[in-house]
Amino acid sequence: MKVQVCIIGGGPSGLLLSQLLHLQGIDTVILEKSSREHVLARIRAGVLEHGFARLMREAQCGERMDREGEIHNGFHIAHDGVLDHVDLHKYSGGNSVLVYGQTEITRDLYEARDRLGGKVVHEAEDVTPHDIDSEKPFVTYRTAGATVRVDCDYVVGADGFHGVSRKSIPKHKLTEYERVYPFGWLGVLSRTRPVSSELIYVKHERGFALCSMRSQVLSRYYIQVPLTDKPADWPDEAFWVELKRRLPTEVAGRLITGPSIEKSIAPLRSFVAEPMRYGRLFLAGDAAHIVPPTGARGLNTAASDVYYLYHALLDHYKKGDDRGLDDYSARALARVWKAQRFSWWMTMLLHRFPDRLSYDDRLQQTDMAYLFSSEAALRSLAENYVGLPF
Ligand code: RFL
Ligand code: PHB
Repeated sequence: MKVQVCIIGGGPSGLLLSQLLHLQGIDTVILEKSSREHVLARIRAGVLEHGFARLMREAQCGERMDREGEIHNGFHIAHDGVLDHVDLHKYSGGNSVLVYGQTEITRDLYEARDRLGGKVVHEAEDVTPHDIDSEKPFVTYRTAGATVRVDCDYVVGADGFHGVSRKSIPKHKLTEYERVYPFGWLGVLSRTRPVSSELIYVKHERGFALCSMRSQVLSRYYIQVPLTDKPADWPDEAFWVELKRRLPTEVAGRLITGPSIEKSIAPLRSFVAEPMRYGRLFLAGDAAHIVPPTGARGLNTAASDVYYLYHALLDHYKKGDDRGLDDYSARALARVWKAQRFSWWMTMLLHRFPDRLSYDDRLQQTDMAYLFSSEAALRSLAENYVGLPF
């Protein structure tokens, strides 16, 4: 098989890039190691920036998102017995975020790829990039016992944190920056009415909690748990009891509980690999960087990578201009690091660290007190949460 761009990974990054390039007449193939059902069973992001939404519309995939997604003009932070409000609209100069699940985004992108006859290979085994530092890279994969070779101009590694692309770059060519947090998030999806019309982030002495949603009939809740916990340690009843203990009494009183339809634990990690390019391989999304979900930045940062890479590839193919490709890593990383900083800050503000000093507790309380006493601090939070420009 011969294509212009071979994309490894059929998550939102790979699908969105492939769809945008296809609409410009640039030929791609997506090699995804899992089945479509498996990819669509993952419950991940819920909060989208308008920059991401614009890109979905440009990819002709925005119709259902615009119909079913909910605009959120603010969110709450519960702490020290009070429920404070962050008015995103007011403090970001009229901006907001969109609540629409990553599962739905991915479904819409798959449908669009099918509509245009896009090439998506599922259950591609042993996907391996070759000769990425040459003019003629290629990728091989196995399917039904046979090995298939894909010749291409460029390879895009959009295969997430555990993918093969980043690992195929020689170790001495990459610098990796990492912080692993000593806890995870236990998430529960339930077919119940959300407890609040806006998200509630909770800082509590028993640990962080978050009340989120996917729609008016589908709720998503999280609690901070030790890394040693497994979902099986948390029967539904135990989860709801613990969540209620962390919520302000008035909120806990109106929480509607129900059977979980998904329950999983995500470890929290900050990670960046630099640079995001090696030869003819470009990394995008979680393949190059990870944030803890506290600031709702992961998918949104993947979208800015896709935006820069899409325009760089367009300039290459339409104008013979390679400046975008040459600048891709530096441009993407400038925004990536700002998302890292913000996600780290939100995580430090809201979680209970097992090994903290009493000094750290006082700093955390002071950070919160400062936030709700300073318009400048609220502006900074709002500006980052709705998404920095790209
Ligand atoms: P993905 O989604 O991991 O997709 C990568 C795809 O590559 C495939 N793959 C391979 N394919 C071929 N060969 C291989 N060797 C392969 N190895 C892997 C995988 O099967 C997969 O299909 O990466 P992508 O596309 O870069 O998308 C990134 C986002 O998924 C991620 O950043 C977000 O989910 C992060 N995130 C959030 N981001 C937001 O912007 N807003 C949020 O509100 C938000 N909430 C969250 C989140 C992530 C969470 N978890 C579970 C980590 C909440 C949670 C709990
Ligand atoms: C979610 O709804 O899954 C969600 C929302 C906001 C976050 C993280 C996750 O910061």
